[in-house]
Amino acid sequence: MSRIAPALTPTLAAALVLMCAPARAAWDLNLPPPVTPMAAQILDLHNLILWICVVIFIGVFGVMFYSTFAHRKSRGHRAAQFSHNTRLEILWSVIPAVILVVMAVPSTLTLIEMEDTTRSDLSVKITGYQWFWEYEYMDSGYSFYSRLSTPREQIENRAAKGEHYLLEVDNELVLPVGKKVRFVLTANDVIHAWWVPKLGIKKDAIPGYVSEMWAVIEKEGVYRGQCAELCGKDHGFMPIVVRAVPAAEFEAWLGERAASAANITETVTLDPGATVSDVDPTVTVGG
Ligand SMILES: [Cu+2]
Repeated sequence: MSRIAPALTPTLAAALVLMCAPARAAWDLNLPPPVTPMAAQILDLHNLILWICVVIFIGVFGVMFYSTFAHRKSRGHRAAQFSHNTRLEILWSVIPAVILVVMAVPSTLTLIEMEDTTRSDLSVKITGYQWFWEYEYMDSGYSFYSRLSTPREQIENRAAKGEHYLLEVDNELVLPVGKKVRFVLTANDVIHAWWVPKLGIKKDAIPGYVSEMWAVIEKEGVYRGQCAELCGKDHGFMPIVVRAVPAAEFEAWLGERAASAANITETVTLDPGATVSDVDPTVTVGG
């Protein structure tokens, strides 16, 4: 076996590379393009820290490789025999400290801004459940559930997988472009996490605890995300879809949906035999 193993390794590696072709098709080098100023700032911060790390990496490994090559024993190099060089010790304490401060300043400023949910235009309460999300527009009280809409056949490999496989929902969270949206986040059972990469927001939804985050979406579009906290067997089946539309369109949509929800409440109250699903299965009552 030990003699066969080395020969098998490249074959196995090649087979693995070929097998994961679909994964490589979705392979991107950079983070997803940001659509909020905050996400752009986070990306800039990431790039700054990355380049600082690259410079340090090249510097440290450059000196190390140069030293081992140029000062090798076969060349007759003799090691210097000094220890406790005060100047050197001060230098290698001060330089890293300065680098850390240079990294800490923009990081802290970004963090402070990320946590500033004041002066928001509207608030949306997000509640995580096993395994779907509930969204409530807190100003109007209108709320609905948002569940995975990928057909069962695709999940069980009985049908070809769609473009947004496991990243599609029945009811999207509609939000206005150019408005500061404050999200109030909690969970009803276990810890979930609401994460939409292009919006640059990700936070744990914790039962019995309310956390906040915010976003100003600058571009119209559909932004997809997922639960990012292992929350049980269907953790991978509770995606997030945000649709950003112009403010006027959002107001019209919300007005219409809130009115129809109020209507349902009335219908159900008037006719005790009627159920919510008789009227509109996508809308929840009250809120
Ligand atoms: Cu979850």
